[in-house]
Amino acid sequence: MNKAIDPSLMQAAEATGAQLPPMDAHWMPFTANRQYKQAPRLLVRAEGMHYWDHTGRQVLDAASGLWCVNAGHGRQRIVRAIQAQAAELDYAPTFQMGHPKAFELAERIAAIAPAGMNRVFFANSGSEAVETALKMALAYHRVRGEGSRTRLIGRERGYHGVNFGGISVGGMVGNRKMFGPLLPGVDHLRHTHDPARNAFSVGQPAHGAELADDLERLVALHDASTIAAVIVEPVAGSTGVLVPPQGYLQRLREICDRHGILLIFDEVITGFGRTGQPFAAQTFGVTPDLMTLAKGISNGSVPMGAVVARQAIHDVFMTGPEHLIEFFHGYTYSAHPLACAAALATLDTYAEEQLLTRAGTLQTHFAQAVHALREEPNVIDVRNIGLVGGIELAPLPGEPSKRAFNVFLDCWQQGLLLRTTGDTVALSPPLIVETGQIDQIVAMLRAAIRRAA
Ligand code: PXG
Ligand code: PLP
Repeated sequence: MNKAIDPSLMQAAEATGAQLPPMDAHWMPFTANRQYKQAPRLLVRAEGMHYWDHTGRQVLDAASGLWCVNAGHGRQRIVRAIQAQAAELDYAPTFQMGHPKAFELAERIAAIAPAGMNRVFFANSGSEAVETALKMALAYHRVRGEGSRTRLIGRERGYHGVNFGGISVGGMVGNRKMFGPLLPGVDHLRHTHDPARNAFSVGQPAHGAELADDLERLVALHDASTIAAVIVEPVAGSTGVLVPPQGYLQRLREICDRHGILLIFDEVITGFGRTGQPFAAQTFGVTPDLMTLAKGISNGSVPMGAVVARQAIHDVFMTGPEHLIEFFHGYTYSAHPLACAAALATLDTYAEEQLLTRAGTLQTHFAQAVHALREEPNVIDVRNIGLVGGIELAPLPGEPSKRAFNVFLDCWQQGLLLRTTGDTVALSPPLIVETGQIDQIVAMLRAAIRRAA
């Protein structure tokens, strides 16, 4: 048994016959390791809307795991597809080789993507999808003979994964400050969070379309001929759910078009139904040039990411000698057979249960439920779109993020899993959630917010 574990918790677990594994060796990602190992929260089983912990407690999942289990847990069609694929073809290289499900999956994704976005490049995570998209954008301009376009523009408070390109264009200081100068030639748009004008907006805030003009400022500073691409999350997730102001994404699209700059939507969270359409591009009526996907692509079951490109971008690469590799990029596990099988079964499940538009059906109920929390102590903003909600709390004096983390721990004790980031509580339940469960989630959260006052 591990010496670091809180003895009282150990006793509680042992009373139920649960075993805790030794915990020293696993250096956990994005975790306060020492605190966690004092009082571990272990998930051992999942089905539908629920997890079970190692003591046998049932936990309602209001986070879709980490924004990825959009069809709910333990879906049998996906389980069987993975099992069958593992038995039939465990691994196949996709460099100068292929396997049928990779092609089938690309067609299926193209079929639900915005019109004209129909070329799909596979990676294994959102972070890898982002690196892939940034490299595609740079190479695209170079192949076209505009190799001076090397600059990448991100946005303050953006999250684009944790690899060097992604943290360079990303705008979350904690993810950047420890890692040196990052990529050169990167700049950032201002973020769109404006609580003075937009607090408690239901759906898209009314104010802030003009923040997109910040791109004109960067064009004036650097010149368009040096800028390859702009990358933004249509709805910023990790930073605490920032919904784009009305007209903002349209304006960004117009400015990009005016200056020949590619627009990349990072749809790792917003993709696969979170905002009420298959992709946020469709919800907001703005088509990017490249789109990054992960998470819900395989319902979280097997790691997978992807970049979807407009055909015109892909076609620019297909101009050199036919025997030469067009894009020097790829991962050993790009289009891994297990991931492809899982993703195909995931898309079947989404289609059969109409999950990719279910957030639109539920969003009125969801919005009413989460906005009712504005009456609770220390709630300073509520934001929502589709089936994602952000409830921002006033920080404890001198202890940022602690109040929200206390709410997280309280909810866990009550049997509810949610995410917190800074002092914002993020809700993103699986798209199979029922209205009664939305009410249950909000009731538990309300009780925790009151206790955190
Ligand atoms: N882009 C976006 C927009 C994301 O939200 C990534 C890229 C990276 O994906 P991978 O698969 O490499 O993690 C993400 C991931 C949270 C949280 O609740 C959000 C993410 C991951 C982990 C936690 O803040 N988003
Ligand atoms: N490092 C070494 C030494 C490798 O040989 C490879 C792939 O062949 C990688 C890293 C990259 O691994 P992956 O393709 O899984 O991203």
